[in-house]
Amino acid sequence: MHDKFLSKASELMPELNETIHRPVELVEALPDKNALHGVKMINGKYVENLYSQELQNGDIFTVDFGTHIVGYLTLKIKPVGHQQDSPLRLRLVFGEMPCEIPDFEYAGTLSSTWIQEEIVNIDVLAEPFTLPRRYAFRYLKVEILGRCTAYRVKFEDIYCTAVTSSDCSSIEKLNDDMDTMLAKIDEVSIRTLKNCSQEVYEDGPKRDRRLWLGDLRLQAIADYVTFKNYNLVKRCLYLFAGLPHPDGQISSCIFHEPTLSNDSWILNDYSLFFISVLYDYFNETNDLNLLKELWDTAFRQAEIVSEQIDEYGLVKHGQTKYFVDWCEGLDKNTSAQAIAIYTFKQCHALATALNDEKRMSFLEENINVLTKGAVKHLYNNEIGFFESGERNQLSWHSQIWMILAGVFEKDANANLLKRLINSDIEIRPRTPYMYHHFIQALFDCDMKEDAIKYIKAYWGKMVELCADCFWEVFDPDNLLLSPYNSIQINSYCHAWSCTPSYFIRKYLS
Ligand code: RAM
Repeated sequence: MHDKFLSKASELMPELNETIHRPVELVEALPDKNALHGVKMINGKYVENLYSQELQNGDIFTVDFGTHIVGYLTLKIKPVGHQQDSPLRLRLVFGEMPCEIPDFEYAGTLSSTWIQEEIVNIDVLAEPFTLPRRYAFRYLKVEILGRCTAYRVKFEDIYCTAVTSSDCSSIEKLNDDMDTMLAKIDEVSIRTLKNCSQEVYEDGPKRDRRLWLGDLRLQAIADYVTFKNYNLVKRCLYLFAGLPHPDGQISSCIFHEPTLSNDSWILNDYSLFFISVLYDYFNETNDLNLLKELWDTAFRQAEIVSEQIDEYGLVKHGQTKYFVDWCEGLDKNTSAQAIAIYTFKQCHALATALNDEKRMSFLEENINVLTKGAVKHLYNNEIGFFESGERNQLSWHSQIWMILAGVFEKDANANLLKRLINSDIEIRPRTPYMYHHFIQALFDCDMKEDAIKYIKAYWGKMVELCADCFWEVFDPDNLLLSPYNSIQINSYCHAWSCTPSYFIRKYLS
């Protein structure tokens, strides 16, 4: 634990901006096999109708706040017909998506306690009742529990105090002639980033509410072209640097609550991305002091992976210690190799900025060894693709990461990408996280029109499916996909999905 970094992180603790949101409509979640996830929200009456009704045990209603919000719920309720002679008991169900509202059997692999559901007892109705926990939601179902309660109730007000550390006033307007779909995608991306930006960049405000390095890397670049929340990026870099593992390796994620600590789960790609976040931050701000402070930490990540290169110039443990994507059956070895090359090159650029010659030549040597290893042992000249693992698996992931790593020159990369797009390789990106890398590869190869086409086909499809924020997992061919075996536990406002704003504002405005 490095206290000096942690105390700097705590000095950068952001203030949260608050806004009040009220429900806009009464709705009902009904089963419909043609609707997304099999549940359709039927628009109902004005919320004012609710406020004039007297409700009693057994009554249920659902309200729609009109958009995704993250915050604290307050209820103002008064007893009618009789004094409040007993507690009021409510069941509250919060949903980012319609599929979370109807009762369901949970069959997921993550803790069911992530499901946003409460039973609350209100002893004194005279005061507004604010729930102590924070929720991420658009829909709220309220069920009046109990039996034989002597009084009925009237809801007088329902509101959510939404919180974020993003400052919305700093966002520049897009050009007036921006394509309508891209403008809508930008709006949803910005909301996604805003709702994930809290005391740290959370991966998802519903789940895991944690700072993951892979997510931070993408949030940061999207933030530079929108909110410009540089201090939050800096704070998160200090948090990671302050909580390394004993050998200096950076953790894949940080819990900032309930106690500040790191996760024992090591993912080499995420550790290496510490270099990328610092590299992007330095390019954006020219903050040489921060670079100097965090340089040893960043370099250590490359050094650790360099110790794992075998005699063929290949990264070992590629299958076990890398995340790459939530994609079943994916062989990650070749992606791991490419991620090492990609981040070592960024590390080399940082060493150059610092004039650290010793580390420059160390990195140069490693980049050469890894690049030669990749071309010699992983690239299959006959078929024109990179293969991965003992079974020579072909995947989109391997090609995309090798393009990003710049193993070949630009023209050869563009040809590889075109071959990939026209191929029938079935192992494809399954998350907006991996899709981001595909789009980046298209821009890197100057294939701007294709990039626009795929941004619209992927994030635009979520918009067509009424996404208020972009989702953790999305496969247009399998809308029920969940890495955790439950569509209800998927996160529907997820950090790593917010990068269309980065592409639109960096390359298209
Ligand atoms: C999940 C989250 C998070 C991601 C990790 C690897 O728990 O989706 O965003 O970075 O996996």
